[in-house]
Amino acid sequence: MRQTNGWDFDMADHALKFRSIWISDIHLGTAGCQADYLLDFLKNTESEYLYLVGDIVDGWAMKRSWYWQQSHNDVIQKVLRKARKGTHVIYIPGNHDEAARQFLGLMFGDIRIEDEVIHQTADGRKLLVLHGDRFDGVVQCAKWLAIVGDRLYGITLRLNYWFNRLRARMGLGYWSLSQYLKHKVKTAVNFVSSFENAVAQEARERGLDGVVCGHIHKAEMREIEGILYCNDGDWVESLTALVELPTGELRIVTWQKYFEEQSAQIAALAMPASDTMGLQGAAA
Ligand SMILES: [Mn+2]
Repeated sequence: MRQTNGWDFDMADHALKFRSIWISDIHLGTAGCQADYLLDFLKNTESEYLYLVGDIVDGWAMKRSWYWQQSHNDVIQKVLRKARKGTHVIYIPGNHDEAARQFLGLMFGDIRIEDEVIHQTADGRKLLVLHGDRFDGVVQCAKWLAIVGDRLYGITLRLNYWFNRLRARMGLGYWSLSQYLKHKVKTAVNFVSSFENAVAQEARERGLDGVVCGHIHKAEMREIEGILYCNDGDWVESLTALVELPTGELRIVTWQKYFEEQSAQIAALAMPASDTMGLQGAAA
């Protein structure tokens, strides 16, 4: 795909063109970061505006242990190149890359660093763009429970059975572990909706039409009492971005799904037509 004469075919016509793209929670510097998928996304898309909505590099994780791959460099190079070629790249640091917050209001190469910005869509709506961690104080909870809660629940029920057999043997009364965790999970689910409400409320108070954030790793686009709440998801598990079409319409793109669809299409093209196969089968 790449030629040596300096021409970059990434910008060829096959790229999906958007007015704006929002991505966040990439967590470069961790093993969980799906840099290859992100690289593929960045190669196959272009936009006038590219918003990096926080937790791009995971400084916390890198303090614990150093994990850096070539693909992580490639992501950064790719973003820098887009900025050089005229994409307006705005970087809004999150809590995991809070070190970058000391550079708010400055330019880093062609990239502008801001704490929050207001984006105006092609159809005139004003959206507040921020990472979202500042609402953690308002909304207290164990977030991880929301993510692992479902999977854990089945295990918990079985664990609960053995746990209480042990308690009974020790002469202790029944204590429902599953009940306890269920309560915790419910709190976690409440956390997500409280977070969404708090962020939407912020946009409402400022008289804006909507908000775009990240932070909770849960892509979403819905109206909350007249305010458009958008969360661009993450590149650790869901592989999602929020995009604005030239008309101003917003959409959530799940890149893994797109990637799989493309592969399926290519595979289908490479395969002989099924009716021919059927005829051959019938003749045999
Ligand atoms: Mn965050």
